[in-house]
Amino acid sequence: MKQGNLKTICVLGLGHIGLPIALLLVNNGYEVLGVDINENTVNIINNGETPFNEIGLAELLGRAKFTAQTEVEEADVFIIAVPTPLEKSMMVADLRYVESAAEMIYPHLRRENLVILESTVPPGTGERFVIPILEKSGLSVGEFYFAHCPERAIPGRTIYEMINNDRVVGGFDRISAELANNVYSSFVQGEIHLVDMKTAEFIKLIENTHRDVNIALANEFAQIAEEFGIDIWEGIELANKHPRVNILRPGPGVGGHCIALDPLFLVENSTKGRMILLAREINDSMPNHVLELLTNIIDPLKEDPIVTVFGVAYKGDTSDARESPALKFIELAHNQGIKIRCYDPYVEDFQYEILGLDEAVKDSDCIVVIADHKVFRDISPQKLGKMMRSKNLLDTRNLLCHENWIEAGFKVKVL
Ligand code: SAJ
Repeated sequence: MKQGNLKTICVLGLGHIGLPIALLLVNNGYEVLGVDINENTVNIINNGETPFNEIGLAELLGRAKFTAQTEVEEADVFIIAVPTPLEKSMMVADLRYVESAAEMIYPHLRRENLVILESTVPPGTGERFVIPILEKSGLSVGEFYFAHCPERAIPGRTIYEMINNDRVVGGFDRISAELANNVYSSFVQGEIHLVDMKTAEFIKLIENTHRDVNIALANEFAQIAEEFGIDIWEGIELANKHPRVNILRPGPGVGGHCIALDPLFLVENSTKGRMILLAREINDSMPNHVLELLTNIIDPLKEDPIVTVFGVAYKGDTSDARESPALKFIELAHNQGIKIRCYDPYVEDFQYEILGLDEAVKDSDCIVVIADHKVFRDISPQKLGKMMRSKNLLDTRNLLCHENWIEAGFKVKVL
């Protein structure tokens, strides 16, 4: 088959990864059909709107001739970009969405089609799990092509990174890898590296595990520094002046749909991974540590306290609150009888009510910064102080300008 024959692409999953990929492909010459099982998502996109915010996404959608629907149709290439959540009882990858995407594809699969799995999966999943479903089409892999091309773009800079990052493409065989390479090279300006499938699956997981373990190390340093009465932020800043040291930032824990899960996918079929699991434990326990710091500031038993959480997103400057450390912190605080009010200028979809700023701080005993939204820096502590019952600030991200808050009469504690 000539590689230039792959002209039509069907992208399954129009979320934070699938939609940008689909739009980049349309804007670079492919005819693309978007498929999502969520009718609401499909309707929003077909009305010319984006279901979530990402820099440059609305512009790409505005320029594209692109429709979405809930059903798969014949295409030359199928890209699976569905979530792989964590199956919490066994702490393993929950492959149900990957499975149903493959089930939707196989009745439409033709000889010489290419199927690309973008979703993050444990090593071996493509070969052991996805290919057998596709082979229900009556075709054997080799008659159709298969590649795993894990996504590496960071939410908040997705489009920039999709274009500029290097990519790793793992092919079932050489031709599969080369065909996938052709698809991505229509818009990727970084280098594309061709490997086998299992290696590509593994590389994706060790990238995120590397970040998780390093965040855990920063969180452990922060707790040791607290015991010694040392300012961790100054410590890290100066340690990072060393040419071979790059310590990450401590914080209230690791949220989102990737970093907190992928280390578990890496070790689920391995006999090793003690450090990786310990790092998970350290990061998962950070909301408990934040609560401990809070209860040194206010006494839940005495004061019937009200606490305001600033930022429930899983990280700064995003509206995404999936697996946010704020949620765990709020639940722990509730168990201690602390009333929580949430303020977040970006998040709309959250388990607890999001209030306006004034309402969230009225009569509050402490503000706890959880997500590091830059806009929080513009808030005037003078104005807030007047509305609060006690002027306390706990900044778990070292985000705010603490001198201003101290000047406004606040007691300030930084993680
Ligand atoms: N965090 C810290 N300290 C830090 C950095 C992050 O506490 O120094 C926290 C964040 O606040 C957040 C969590 O970690 O709660 C994860 O945020 P992140 O910005 O590190 O990563 P994600 O989950 O938004 O995106 C990651 C990226 N992976 C790497 O940087 C290795 C991205 O490139 C991946 O494409 C993405 O996971 C994914 O989809 O796998």
